[in-house]
Amino acid sequence: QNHLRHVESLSTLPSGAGKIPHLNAVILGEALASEENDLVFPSQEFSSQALVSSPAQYLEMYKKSILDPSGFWSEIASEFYWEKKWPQQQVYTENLDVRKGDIKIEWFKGGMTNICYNALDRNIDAGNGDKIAMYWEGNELNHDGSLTYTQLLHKVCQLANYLKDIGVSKGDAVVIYLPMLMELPIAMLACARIGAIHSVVFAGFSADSLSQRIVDCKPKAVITCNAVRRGSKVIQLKDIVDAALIDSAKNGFSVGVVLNYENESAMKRECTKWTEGRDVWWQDTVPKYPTICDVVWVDAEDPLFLLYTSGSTGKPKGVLHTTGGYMIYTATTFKYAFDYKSSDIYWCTADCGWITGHSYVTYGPLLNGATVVVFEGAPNYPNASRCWDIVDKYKVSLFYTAPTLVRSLMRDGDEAIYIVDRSLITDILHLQFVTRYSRKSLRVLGSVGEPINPSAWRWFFNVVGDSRCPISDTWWQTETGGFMITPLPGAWPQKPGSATFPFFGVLPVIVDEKGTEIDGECSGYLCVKNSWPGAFRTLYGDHDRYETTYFKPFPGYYFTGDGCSRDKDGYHWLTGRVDDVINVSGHRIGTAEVESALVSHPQCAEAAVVGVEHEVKGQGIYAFVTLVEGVPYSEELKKSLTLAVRKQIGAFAAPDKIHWAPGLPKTRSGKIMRRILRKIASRQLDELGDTSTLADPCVVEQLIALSDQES
Ligand code: 6R9
Repeated sequence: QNHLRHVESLSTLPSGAGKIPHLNAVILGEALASEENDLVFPSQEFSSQALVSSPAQYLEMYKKSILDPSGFWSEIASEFYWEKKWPQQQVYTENLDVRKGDIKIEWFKGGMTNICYNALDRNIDAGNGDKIAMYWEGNELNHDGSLTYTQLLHKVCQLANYLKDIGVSKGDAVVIYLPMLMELPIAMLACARIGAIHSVVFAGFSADSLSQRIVDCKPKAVITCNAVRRGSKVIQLKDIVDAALIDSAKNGFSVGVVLNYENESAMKRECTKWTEGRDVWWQDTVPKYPTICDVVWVDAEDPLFLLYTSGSTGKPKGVLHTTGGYMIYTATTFKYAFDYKSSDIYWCTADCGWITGHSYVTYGPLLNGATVVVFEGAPNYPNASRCWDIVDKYKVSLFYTAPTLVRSLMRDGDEAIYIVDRSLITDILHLQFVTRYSRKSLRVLGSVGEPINPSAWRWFFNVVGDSRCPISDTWWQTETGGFMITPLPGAWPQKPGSATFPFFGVLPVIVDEKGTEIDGECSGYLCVKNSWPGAFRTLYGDHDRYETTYFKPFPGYYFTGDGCSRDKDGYHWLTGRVDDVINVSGHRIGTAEVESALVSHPQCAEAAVVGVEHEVKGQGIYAFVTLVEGVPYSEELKKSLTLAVRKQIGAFAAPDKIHWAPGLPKTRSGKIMRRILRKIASRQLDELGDTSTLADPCVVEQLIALSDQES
């Protein structure tokens, strides 16, 4: 019972705003959310149709999920197809306490299933074969397509048969390096169908990063396409793969097959560089295979995929998710956090190269039999109204995106240009980016990737959703597989900027530096006390690092790396990373990775990277760079340092600012004092704090003087 205290406060929340005179509250659809409103209530109309319609209903379900996890999750898992059921007496095994031995998390072990079967065949068998599984919207306007569940299954089976034919079997890795074509989720599902482990690498990563991942997971094949158009740019992906494979061969691993999708609208095949014997055109080969492919049944604990993510050291971590628990968890979180109904049209703007695209473009929605919009392009191309054009075109009802996009569209304005012809006063040409679109189909909005600042929340709520749609601000991580702290849109009032309460089965705790749980209104480190089905099971090939990074900092808990505070009503407010990871436009970037890319430049002696507040991206990358003795500062050199980062990681990790540093502030033991660098980067010069422990306090003055000169 003690475990439940952090949600209990929900029961004291009133169920209707009208009844509480001391609160400044609004009800969905009735007024704009303003700075004075600290609570936004679901309307009666919304709640009455919602899957979870009141705090009381949530509390009852939540209590059950915590007090009887086996019963709670077994009941849900039974709605899916299992070739063989898991042993009833042992639904899960967990040890999250390093003091008690190896960390171990297993759910439904011994049960045999297949996630592709559950996402496709099961929905088709239920009569949804002709339902649209995916709408595809290309980069260019009017370039689109769609697949029904049956058509999608056929495409997945053809690819699965091809993969089998080239020798990919259960447990083999396949690297997927594709943009947001339908072929990306198709490739993921095809791997899953035959028990192969997919490892999607975001197609914005450089050849060096791709090679590093290839060498780590040693795939049987790489699936890519020749080129992609993003906005007005063409990016030749196959060239990047070629370079990565030359590099990986040097590091002792050669890939036998590269399957290339010809993305004709971006590049003709005649222009594509080709390696005979290794490269294969998708369109020439895959469609020749049968559209039926037997499922390979796998144990619930067999790996489903690897996804590399940034940590506090230079080497990316291969987060490993297994099949059964991940399946149940992504399906259930999707259903409840978006209050999913079978008539919904769902669009998530994330790329499948990140976890959001795994759990909430591909698996979660398809497991629910949903219709998903897959968008290839850039959300502000050809202009800032593209998203709302897509919303109206497909009648999107659930729209899930990142705060960085909300902020950038907010900056472009909802009412961008008014051209007033003064001779005809009444003739006003409105070119409003948002408001000229209907958006009537929207029902629930979602946010992910970083904390959403209240002003962006309000703009999203008031302007995009016409103050009619609740916002699910979903807090979770690559490691967690699915939502951990999230609103259930019909159940309780929202507070702009708060991810609210834990999802079923999740026990978040806030601990102090000593690892002691703190209660009531408090701030500290966010940990989780129990396992949940979607949790990652290890870091690929490095269980030690898994334990050290996540379970040793606060013994007995999974440590998230995030700071969090809880307010008097029990709402959770995520405050950002507390480790050396920065969050740029919702992308996790390890400062160490950027530093190591900078230092690889022959003229760079040392580098220290910190995150700095950025109006649109949330955080920007600010790099302090010390040059090799005698090398003069120049703009050219800044460019070439930036290029080194683009080359080693990818364009998205390029520093926003390079600050020349004759020296870096270090302690006497040689540790860089990032706290001071953060203050200098954000120009909070009167908050530098105690600099007396520095080996050479003059360094700080030099740094400030240099930044003054530059600005
Ligand atoms: C899903 C995803 C995880 C980190 C996480 C946290 C931040 C994600 C958030 C959020 C506040 C939210 N984060 N969602 N912070 N509110 N709703 O983004 O996974 O790429 O692994 O990043 O992102 O800092 O620790 P991932």
